[in-house]
Amino acid sequence: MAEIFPKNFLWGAATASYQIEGAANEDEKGKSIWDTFSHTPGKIKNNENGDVATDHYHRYKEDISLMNDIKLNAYRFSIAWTRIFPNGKGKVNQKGIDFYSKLIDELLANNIKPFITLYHWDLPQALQDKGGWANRDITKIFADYSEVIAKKFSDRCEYFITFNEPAVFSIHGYLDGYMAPGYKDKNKYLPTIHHINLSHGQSVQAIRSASSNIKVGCTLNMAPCIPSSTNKEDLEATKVFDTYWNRSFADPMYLGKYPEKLFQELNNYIRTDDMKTIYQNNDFIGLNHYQHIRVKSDKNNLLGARGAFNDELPFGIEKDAKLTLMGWEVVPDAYYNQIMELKTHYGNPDIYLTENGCAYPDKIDANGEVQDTDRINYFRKYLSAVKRAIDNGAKVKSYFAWSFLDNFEWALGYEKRFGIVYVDFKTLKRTPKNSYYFFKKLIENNFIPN
Ligand code: IFM
Repeated sequence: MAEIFPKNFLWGAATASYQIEGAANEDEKGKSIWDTFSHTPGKIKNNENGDVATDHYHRYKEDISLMNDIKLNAYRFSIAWTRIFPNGKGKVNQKGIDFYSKLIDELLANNIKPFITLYHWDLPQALQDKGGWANRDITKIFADYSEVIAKKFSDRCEYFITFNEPAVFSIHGYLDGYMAPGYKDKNKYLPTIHHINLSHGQSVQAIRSASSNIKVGCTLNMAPCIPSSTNKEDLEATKVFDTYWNRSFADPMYLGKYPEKLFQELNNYIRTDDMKTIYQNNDFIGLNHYQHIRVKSDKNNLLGARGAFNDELPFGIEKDAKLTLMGWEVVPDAYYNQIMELKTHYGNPDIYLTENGCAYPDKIDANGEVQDTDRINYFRKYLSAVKRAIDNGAKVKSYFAWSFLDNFEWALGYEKRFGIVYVDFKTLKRTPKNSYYFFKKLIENNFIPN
């Protein structure tokens, strides 16, 4: 059988602390903005929260053993900042370090490379109370946290990711209020963009000062933006949205400059040498991608433009279009185009595909199986797009399925199942879906199974 993916390709799955760990109040963990937000009535579908989630905090050994059974060789997880520094800074909480240390040892014992994400949205509430990402002081605090993690774990972990999807948590957290901390305030959103960029730069410096033996980059959620109609307003809105969604972090971090229009807007917050600090010659770019984004002009949005929210029909498409349970279109060509755009526009970097996947209304059938054929078809198509990009010169090094386990999908609670392993949220029992076995075959043969 022909080998179609490169020899040392990393096959992994990704998760995030708040979405899976549970143990919300254990071992001196502090409160994060997601603890606050999810306990605020009306913010989350069915008022659900991540207090227990999949209970991975106590079941990580079982989960890693399931990863090993299909020979995943990489696992991307995030560290809950509040387990390490319950109030965001100060004295290190040894119990938090111990948890991640045990997790990493267990991964290595199972021949799985850990990929650490430092920030996947669960900011310590104590730091939010001081302004969160809108307050410039956070850049130093994030660098200090990064350094602690690098010092503790770089002996065993090679890969560090500073942020997960800064565009998502800044737009939805500070501009439209859909996610924690729930602000709708452009005066908070604009400095937030710059401080995240600056935090990335300072974090990379701190990580590299702790160890020379690591690879570090940022994970960006990027997607081709397409207008929802041919109206002049929608065409203009699409350009605006593309700038904020796709370029406000990729350009400064990977090209050393902001797009011109954004630069004008951020001018008040940019100080001498900031741009140099942000541009750190990263080792790789992490790409999370799910679909293209249809954009429309929207005067009620603070940008005057918006893409459809999750669970909302994408603008300009037929009501009966075939969508995933998130309301997302299946467009593998958009994945191909996005990867090639990174290759051509950002200097042909090493690309780690750090998330891709889909939610469907999975059920356990009478034989105790989960026949998630739609998900398998999705993976087949999207992996073919990856392969095509590799054949056309993109330096893609990994593919991480989102997600390993069904989990807490932020404002949408537990209904949207993304896992290749099904979780019964009452009993917490894990049941591998058919897509899990699809990955087993894929990894065994290095070939997309029929
Ligand atoms: O669940 C999220 C994840 O936390 C970040 N990327 C997209 C996923 C699906 O919405």
